This record gives sequence, structure tokens and C-alpha cells, in this order.
Amino acid sequence: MPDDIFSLMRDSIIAGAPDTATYLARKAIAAGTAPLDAINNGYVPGMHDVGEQFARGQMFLPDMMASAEAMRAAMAVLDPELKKLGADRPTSGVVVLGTTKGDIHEIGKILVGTLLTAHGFQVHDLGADISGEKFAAKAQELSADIVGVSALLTTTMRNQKTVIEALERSGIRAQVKVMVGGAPVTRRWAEEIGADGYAKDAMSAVALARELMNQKTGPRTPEPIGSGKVV
Ligand code: HCB
Repeated sequence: MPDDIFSLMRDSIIAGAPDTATYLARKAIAAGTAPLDAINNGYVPGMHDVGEQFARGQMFLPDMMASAEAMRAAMAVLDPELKKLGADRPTSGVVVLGTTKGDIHEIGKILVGTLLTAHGFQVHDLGADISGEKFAAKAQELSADIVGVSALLTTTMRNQKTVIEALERSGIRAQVKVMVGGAPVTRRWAEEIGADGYAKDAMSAVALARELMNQKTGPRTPEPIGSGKVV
């Protein structure tokens, strides 16, 4: 039963059990479960639970690291499946993605990159702990359409603004749309720092990226399936 497998997935993250997480991901795919359902209904709730337990002092850093490892193991199975999606092709564009300076959280950002790729965007993932200058330099080099900035800490959220400032300094802010996200980020924060959009999760990020592309260029003919790639 899907509900049972979702709760086992959640438990595998809480237990920090990569082998179980891998096994369940393979089992779900073999049974025809949509990879995004496994992520959203199984593994991500596990991560949220871990975060809550950490905040209550019931889990510690090594536990959180083990959970992240289990999440990565599940994603290693689900990522290729997600990239096979693409029945509904969007307007494509070039996206530079990264996590802000001082922040090493990257699971959510990787998921955003995977789904954007699956929907025809060319994604360049800079990784985590990235300065505003690096975002701006890569956006300039690739003539990026969108820069996606992730932040998971209240202390590193403000660095999303430094990315926007770096884009302004390099003279390309008018050509690049900026979308922000991450657990502590809100729409209001996005407005406050002058970002062009906020997405609460990876599917919303795809919808937002499409909308931002429409704002930039107007609706385009969908690209052929398989045109997106992670660079
Ligand atoms: Co970390 N950590 N952590 N952590 N961590 C959080 C984020 C806390 C909320 C946990 C808590 O206290 N409740 C907390 C932050 C508190 C705060 O600032 N308010 C916290 C803390 C405190 C810390 C350390 C400071 C702990 C310490 O050292 N004492 C430390 C910070 C290190 C640093 O960055 N300098 C730390 C370290 C870690 C790791 C390394 C153990 C591990 C990260 C591993 C990795 O990513 N490589 C980790 C983890 C796993 C978490 C939690 C448990 C899960 C994060 C996650 O992967 N979520 C997190 C608790 C939580 O968030 N509830 C906890 C799942 C993904 C799918 O969701 O929100 O990241 P997401 O992404 C979504 C969404 O936001 C959106 O789409 C994604 C996909 O749906 N999105 C975007 C994200 N980016 C976007 C960009 C866009 O343009 C658009 C949409």
C-alpha cells in the first residue's frame, strides 16, 4: 500500500538509514509510484520531522547528517526517474542555481535543479556556500535567464540580497530574473529584497521559472523532450 511505503520512507530518513531509503525508492519505482510522490509524501516529511526533533534537542548534528545521507541515497535512485519526466514541455531557459554564502544545505536546491532540468531548463548548479560574485560571474558567463538562490538558515537568508546586489554591480540585473527559496524564506522576504519571485517547493519553482521566462520573452513553443541538461 502506498501509504505504508511512504511512512517507511519517512522512517528511513528519521533513522538515517541509506540502505533502507535506497531499497524503498527502488521498490516504489518498480511498483509504479511517481518519483515526486515518493519525495513529497515519504522522504521530505522525514526531513521535516528530523528538523523538528533537532530544534527540540531530541536529535543532534550527527543524526541530521545521517538523515541527509539517507535522503541523498534515495535521491540517487529517484533523480534519474525525475529526469525522465517531461510529457509537458515548458518554455526552456538557462538557470544558475546555488545556495548562499555560509550555507551548506543543498538537498532542496538539488531537487529544484532536477525538476527544472526535467522540465526542459538548462541548469548550472554552482553548489553550496556560494558568494554573490560567483553567482553574478556565472550568470554573466552563461547569459543566464534566471538565478535561483537557496538559503536554509535565518543567518544566511540575507545573503540572497547580496546576490541581487552583485548582479546589480555587474550590470546584468535587468537581464536576469531572481527566484529565491529555502525553508525560512517567504514571499514577503522575496519582495523585501527585490527578488522577482519566491517558490515554496521544487514544483512551484518550475511553475515560477516558467512564469519568469514568460515575463522575459513571452510564451515560446515548447522545446522537444530531452532538451534540458544539467551542466
Ligand atoms: Co541543518 N538546519 N544545519 N543541516 N537542517 C535546518 C535547516 C534547521 C531548520 C533545523 C532546525 O533547527 N529546526 C536549522 C536552521 C535554523 C534556522 O536558521 N532558523 C538548521 C541548522 C541550525 C543547522 C546547523 C547550523 C547545525 C549546527 O551546525 N549546529 C548546520 C549549518 C551548517 C551551515 O550551513 N553552515 C546545519 C547542517 C545540516 C546538515 C549538514 C547536517 C544537513 C544538510 C545536508 C546537505 O544539504 N548537504 C542539514 C539538514 C538536512 C537540515 C534539515 C533537517 C533538512 C533540510 C532539507 O534538506 N530539507 C533542516 C530542517 C528543515 O528544513 N525543516 C535543518 C528537505 C528539502 C527538500 O527542503 O526546504 O531544503 P528545502 O528545499 C525545498 C524548498 O525550500 C524549495 O524547494 C525545495 C524542494 O522542494 N527551495 C527553493 C529551496 N531552495 C530553493 C531555491 C529556489 O530558487 C526556489 C525554491
